[in-house]
Amino acid sequence: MELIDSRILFSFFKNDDILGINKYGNVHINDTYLVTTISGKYIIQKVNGDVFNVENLTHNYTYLNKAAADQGGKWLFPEFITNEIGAIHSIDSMGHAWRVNRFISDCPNFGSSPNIIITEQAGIAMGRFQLFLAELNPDLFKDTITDFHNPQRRISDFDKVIKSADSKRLIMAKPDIQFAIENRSIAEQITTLLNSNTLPVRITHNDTKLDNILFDLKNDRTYVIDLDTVMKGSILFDFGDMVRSITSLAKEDEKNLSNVTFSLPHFEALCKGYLGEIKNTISKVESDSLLSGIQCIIYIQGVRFLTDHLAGNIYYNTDYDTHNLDRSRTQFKLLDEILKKKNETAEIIRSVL
Ligand code: ADP
Ligand code: GN1
Ligand code: MG
Repeated sequence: MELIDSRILFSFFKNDDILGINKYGNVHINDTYLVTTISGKYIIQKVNGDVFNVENLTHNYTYLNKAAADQGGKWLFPEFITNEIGAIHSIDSMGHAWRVNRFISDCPNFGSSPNIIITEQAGIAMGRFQLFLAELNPDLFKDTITDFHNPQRRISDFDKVIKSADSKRLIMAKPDIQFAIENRSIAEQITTLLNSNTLPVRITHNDTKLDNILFDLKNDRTYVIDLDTVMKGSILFDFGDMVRSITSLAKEDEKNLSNVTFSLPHFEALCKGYLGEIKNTISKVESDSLLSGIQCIIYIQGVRFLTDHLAGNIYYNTDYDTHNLDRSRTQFKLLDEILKKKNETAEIIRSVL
């Protein structure tokens, strides 16, 4: 029980007896715990305040929770339980924000896709979530992370770290740094598109990796989780991040790079699922740029992991010293595979839209 300040627990579970608290999930960013009480199970999370603007996060969550409740129907994400004063977050004595949502039991999430059915369902889940977001007023959302998917910011962080990194880390990552430099135009192209103001203003999830979907396999239902980054964004990156996390079939930190390949059948199933749901709302500029979006988000993810490796692992949780380097290598390998299959990829997108 001492894992969490008792005042925080009391603020959410006042009249409920707590039976147990355990660390939960394989997480990169927030601290997550499963709380078992007499009335049921809940997920409680300590927000990483170094990463998120907590005030804006609270603002967005309050709006999302209300919008879903107002629809009265099926929740597409686990409902947030407010605290004793009706707020999403309770703040502890150290200034950390905590929040609670309903635990969805017996619904696994996946680090890599186990089969084509899950792939298509994942696409449908994110597509439906996107349709839900499309009904909301974009101006009511605030940025929880500044420049989160701004490619220029990621490149500039990378350029800075190269100048200050430890020489051993630089030597270890020499071919990876080379790859990042050689493929920089992928990020530059998208920057031109983003700056052209031709993409629709949308609220998007912005962290659509497969791991952020829970699958209720018995009831054929899905839940989208990890809504911390729901804010203004582009479906190019939401779609791209699904492709990134689903089509390689290997884990994000797979060491054996020959296992990291680009599966066209999974890509097709994902397109059917995700693009099938949203195709009536997608603009011409968006559909013409889907391929560039995929390449950009994978490139940027590789650069982000590499930057963190060079910085000495200060952002992502890691299990060992070269964990971020391994993660960045899987991204660059997948990107390389996708670049080789550009024509087939474009043809599948065309056939689904
Ligand atoms: P992070 O931002 O650190 O990835 P997430 O919100 O994705 O945090 O939660 C971490 C893990 O906790 C998820 O991958 C999932 O396994 C589990 N999880 C989170 N919320 C729920 C929930 N409501 N029900 C069941 N499991 C959950
Ligand atoms: C982080 O929070 P989580 O684990 O779902 C990261 C994403 C990365 C992802 C890579 C806020 O996602 O941007 O794509 O790791 N989230 C944040 O696995 O930085
Ligand atoms: Mg997550």
